[in-house]
Amino acid sequence: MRTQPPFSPYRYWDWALYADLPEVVATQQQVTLETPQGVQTIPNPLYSYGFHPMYQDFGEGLSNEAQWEAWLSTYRWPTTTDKNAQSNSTAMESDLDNNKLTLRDRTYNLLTQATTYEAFSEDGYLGPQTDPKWYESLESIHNMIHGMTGSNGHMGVVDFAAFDPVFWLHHCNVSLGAVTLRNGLY
Ligand SMILES: [Cu+2]
Repeated sequence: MRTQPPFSPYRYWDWALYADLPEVVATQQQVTLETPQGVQTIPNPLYSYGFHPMYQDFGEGLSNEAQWEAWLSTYRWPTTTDKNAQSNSTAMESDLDNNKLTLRDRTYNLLTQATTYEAFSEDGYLGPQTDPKWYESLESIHNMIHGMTGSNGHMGVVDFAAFDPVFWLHHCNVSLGAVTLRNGLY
């Protein structure tokens, strides 16, 4: 993770530079902190978010509604669809590792080829398909990260993605990292 310039409090995960997530986000389930009440060990707020309580009608209208209501915290690559689910960090980390060069290449192509903001930003923009400037979009790379961190878990589904703390590290990179970098280039 990188720290933004001093005027910004946000941290971001630069998946194009280094796709591996730090341990404190990927695998560490608890953190030990010094608090006004002394040293305490608490659930790691970068690892998952606990619903307390679960929202009524969470997942209503989705075909797998029961799954979203059974899961009392956010999961990445969940092992089951019931309340016994765990995050499979190993699967997530291998997927990120296997795709780290693809992510870097795609981001490089995006920043060097997409010369209009429309082409750069979204995958729904239809330009001439033979022109390299339409080959890649930030939205598409962004979607890939959602799939790689969540799979069938919260990050993989639009309705629930923002509950997972890694969403914010990812989106800060999308907004503050990639967009800012692009604006500096063109
Ligand atoms: Cu997103």
